[in-house]
Amino acid sequence: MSRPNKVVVLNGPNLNLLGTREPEIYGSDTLEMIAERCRQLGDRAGIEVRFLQSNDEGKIVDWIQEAINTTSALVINAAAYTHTSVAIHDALRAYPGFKVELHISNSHLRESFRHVSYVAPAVDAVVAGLGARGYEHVIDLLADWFAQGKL
Ligand code: CA2
Repeated sequence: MSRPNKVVVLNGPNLNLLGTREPEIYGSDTLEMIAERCRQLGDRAGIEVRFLQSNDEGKIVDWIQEAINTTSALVINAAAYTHTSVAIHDALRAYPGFKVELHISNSHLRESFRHVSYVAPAVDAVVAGLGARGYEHVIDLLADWFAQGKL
């Protein structure tokens, strides 16, 4: 059976503030601008991109579980939960599709508490430090792989 042509992009706490503060770290795009560009890339490639954000760890766990049977790939910027959440780690371990950890900044160049990721050991790939454009690059690649039957 072919996999669903759906990708979910999950975003963690405070990413709803993108574009309002700390532009030197996170750029000036809002999360909605990024989401719209990703959805457009998906539309062109015939894949549905569902873009979600929550400040609630449990909600992110629920969304990962819901994605298990409904999507072929998952992209997650768990934000601060990256560095703390065993619950998100465990949920990601249960997700069978292709999964990508994404960060706007390169957290390894920042405070030492950002150097540990509970997400990284539970995913297939990590993208960090490409700014907001990182999201588009990942969706573009996933769209290619979907067209090639690799997803
Ligand atoms: O670089 C990333 O994408 C991060 O996941 C962003 C998180 C941070 O905790 C991670 O270490 C790295 C923080 C997201 C908060 O974003 C804000 C944006 C504007 C204003 C305030 C916070």
